[in-house]
Formats: sequence, C-alpha cells, structure tokens
Amino acid sequence: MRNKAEPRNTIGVGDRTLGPDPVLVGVLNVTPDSFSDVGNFFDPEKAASYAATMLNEGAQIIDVGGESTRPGSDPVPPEEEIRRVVPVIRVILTERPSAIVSIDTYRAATAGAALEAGARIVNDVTALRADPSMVELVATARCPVVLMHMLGEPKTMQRDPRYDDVVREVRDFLARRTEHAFAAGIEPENVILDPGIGFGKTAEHNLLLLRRLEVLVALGFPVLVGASRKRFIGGITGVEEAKDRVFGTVAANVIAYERGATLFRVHDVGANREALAVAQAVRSGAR
Ligand code: HH2
Repeated sequence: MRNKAEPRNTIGVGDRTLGPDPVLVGVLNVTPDSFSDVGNFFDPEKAASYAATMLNEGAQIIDVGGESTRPGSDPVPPEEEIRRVVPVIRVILTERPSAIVSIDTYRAATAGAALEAGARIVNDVTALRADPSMVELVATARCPVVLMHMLGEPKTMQRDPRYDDVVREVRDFLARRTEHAFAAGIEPENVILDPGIGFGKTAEHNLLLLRRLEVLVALGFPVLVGASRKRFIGGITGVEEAKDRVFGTVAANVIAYERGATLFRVHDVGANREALAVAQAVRSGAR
C-alpha cells in the first residue's frame, strides 16, 4: 500500500498529466439500452460528434462503453461490444487526435481492440476480476486503469445489497485489488480507484461512501466518482428522468471533490465543469 500521508491526485497519460484540478470524464455509451441516454449514440458519427461536444465543454477524457452495466442489464457478446466501440474510438481520434479516450469494459479482448484503436485508459468495473487476461493486458500496455468496486454483478447487484460497514469493505476490496494489480506488474502510478456508486449499493450505501470518501482517498491513489444521473439522486430529489438529474449530480460531485476525488465521470460535462471550477477556486483561493 502507498504512504497514507500522501494521497496522489494526478495521473499521467503519455506525456500529459491530468489533475490535481478536477478531471471531467465524459460518458459516451454506444449502447441501445443505457439507463440515461437510451440509444442516442449507436451511430459512430453521432457518437463522435457528441464526444466533440463534451470535449468542447471541458471533458479531458471520453469514456466509451459498448455494454450497459445498469442494474438488471444483460451482457452483450464480446464481438458485438468490439463492433460497437472500435469504430467510435477511431472516428473520435480522427476528428480530435489529442483527445484521451478510455474504454469502459471488463473484457481483455475489447480493451485490447480499443487500445489498438487509440484508447489510453482502461475502465474496468470489475477491478480486473471478470477476465483473467485483463491484468496482463493492462500491465503490458502500461496504461492507467480504473479499479471499481462492485458487489455482485449488474444483472442482480441491486437485489438487497448488504454490508457490515460499506466504507471499510469497499476500502479493503480496493486495497486488495491494487495489490493484485501490482503483483502482475501494473505500476502504482497507473492505478485509479472508484467506489462504484450504484453498483450493488443502496442509496444509504452510496451516501456513506460519498460522505466518507477520504477513507478511499487515503489509500493513496486518484479517486474517480461516477455518481452522474444515478438512481439515488433521483430518490433524493424526486427527479424521475435520469437526464434531468443534473443539479443533484453536481451537488454529489462538488462534495466528492471536497473529500478528495479527482476524476468525475459525468454525462453533463458543462454543468459539472462550472461547478467544480468554483469549488476549486474556493479551495485554492485563486482564479
Ligand atoms: N458507472 C456506469 C458505467 N461505468 N465506470 C466507472 N468507473 N464508475 C462508474 O460509476 C460507472 C462506470 C454506469 O453508468 P452509465 O454508463 O451512465 O450507464 P450504463 O451502464 O447503463 O451504460
């Protein structure tokens, strides 16, 4: 484990350094069934044009995913996942060669195809558990990897999730997964941790994880938070439509930033960027 006194809040991607200022990660779901943007971005040209909009609004990373992980969702075959994401990554990078793309997948074949197409970061919601080849792929690629906590799997994870102490259990899980990553040769500088908001968690679990996020930050790695438009926000605000949960999302992200998160996976880049810019200015006392 890293020195607990020195949480790290930057991440190197090639010769670029992201953080410590808030890093906006724009969500690009190339799926017909994502919970928040159903079927919008199934066509590569449309997807790339939406990615350009998010980059113009201040996203530093575009997170491309080809399989929905919303509660109750079914997996798609790996060939189909690759068929969805690779053309989109190619078009994004043709139009915006300096964009940083991350691939949201737990399959090594998809991650490998995406890295070959130019993606630079792997976002694995299973923290390298689902596919035994993933850890080696990431170690060899020497790219940043997001290790996320999930209890169970998307199909069933919201059926009565239970913990004795959710914050301690998520922290211990993430610490174990970092050790697994290091053992396979992944460098500590390439590890990003994520509490996995909404993945096998009740609203109370999500709130506790946000409230006590410092406990995860103290592990010493940059922390990514993916609260954007999620159901617990609708539960608090009464906003039914996922796409309308912008204000609640902004509140969750500002709090997460205050508690040490560096990366924010969001659908609404502009709103979150503005709010986090103000939070950052308050913290630093400068514009
Ligand atoms: N949440 C979702 C998907 N991928 N990756 C990380 N690291 N953290 C998250 O919280 C996270 C994630 C689910 O949100 P979304 O992509 O909007 O929906 P769907 O899975 O239905 O496509």
